Amino acid sequence: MTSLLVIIVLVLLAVALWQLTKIFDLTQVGSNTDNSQVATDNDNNVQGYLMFGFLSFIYIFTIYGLFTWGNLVLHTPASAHGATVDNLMNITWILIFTVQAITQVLLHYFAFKYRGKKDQKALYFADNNKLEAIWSVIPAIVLAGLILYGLYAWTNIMFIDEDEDTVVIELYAQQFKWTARYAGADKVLGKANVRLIEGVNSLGVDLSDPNAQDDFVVTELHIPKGKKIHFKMRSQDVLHSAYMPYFRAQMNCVPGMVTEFAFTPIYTTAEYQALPYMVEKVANINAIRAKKSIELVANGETALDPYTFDYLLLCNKICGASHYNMQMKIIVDTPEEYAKWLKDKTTVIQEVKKANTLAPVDGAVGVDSTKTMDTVAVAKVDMK
Ligand SMILES: [Cu+2]
Repeated sequence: MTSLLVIIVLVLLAVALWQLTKIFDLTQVGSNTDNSQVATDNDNNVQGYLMFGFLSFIYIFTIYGLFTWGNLVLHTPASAHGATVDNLMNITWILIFTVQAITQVLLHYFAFKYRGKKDQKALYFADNNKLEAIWSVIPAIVLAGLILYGLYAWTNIMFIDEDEDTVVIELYAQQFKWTARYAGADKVLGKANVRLIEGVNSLGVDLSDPNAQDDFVVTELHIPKGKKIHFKMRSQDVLHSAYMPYFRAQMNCVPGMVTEFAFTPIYTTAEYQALPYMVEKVANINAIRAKKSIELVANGETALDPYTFDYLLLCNKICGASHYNMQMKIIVDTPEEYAKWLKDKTTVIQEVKKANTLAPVDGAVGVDSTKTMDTVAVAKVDMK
């Protein structure tokens, strides 16, 4: 309500000012001020110099922005291919900045140089082939180079050697959460279909598929350092995008198809938390939080928790109302920690059995081949 009143008052003030200037104009009738709508030399000079004013403004603001917010961009990449992505990005920035610096100076300088002058007529010429060739060929060569380098980097990053020993993980996106399914010891994900979603089998895993026998589902992603992680993405409902900024990885999750991305983490969570730049960043965030907490406590509210850095999997497609909160924690372990974490994971089949309180599961599924076949039989019963 208050803001509406403020807006009304501002509008009325503007109308009053406009009327005042009209009255002021009327009182000038008969004096020799120039009321002509045609620009004079003086007007043109003012506009010409304002061009330089605007030019300085964009440069000063760019430099100011670089110094003030330049430290907020992503720092050290945490994946093996990350440096290639950063390199491509930096080359693109340098090119954009150079071209922008040159063209903006020329644009504003010529606007000043050829500003209107009394009795001066503009020269008309239809075309200049040499000039057009220069400004077409140079950008074409530069852009072709940039695109070729980009394509080369992209194919290198996206290449997955089928024979390579990888950790296969499915990232399942839905409004508004992520779930991860590990392929287990056989390194092959069992088939899944949205029509098979039922009860605890929230990803619609085909329980009768032999490859699904050792698949297990988690809501916190653990990956080992130094090993290639092969992600296969699916979506249940709308377009989502799996975004892991510190690993320089992003891939759309499209309903009805499986998309892929693979990368090798090169810092464990603990190692990344200990990087000097990250220590400083976390200290800064916590200083801001501590300050805010004093304010909150004074108002009788609870203080903020201190922040610790963690890798996150975020959704980078606006997929609905709670899109902003669609995230999953990623923990990069040392290979030993990872092996320890892998132990005693409950498989999807075990979960389903437990939920159905059918025959109790004896021993780990998928380790012993006879037991696997039993489970397949039970799973088939479950499906009916
Ligand atoms: Cu989403």
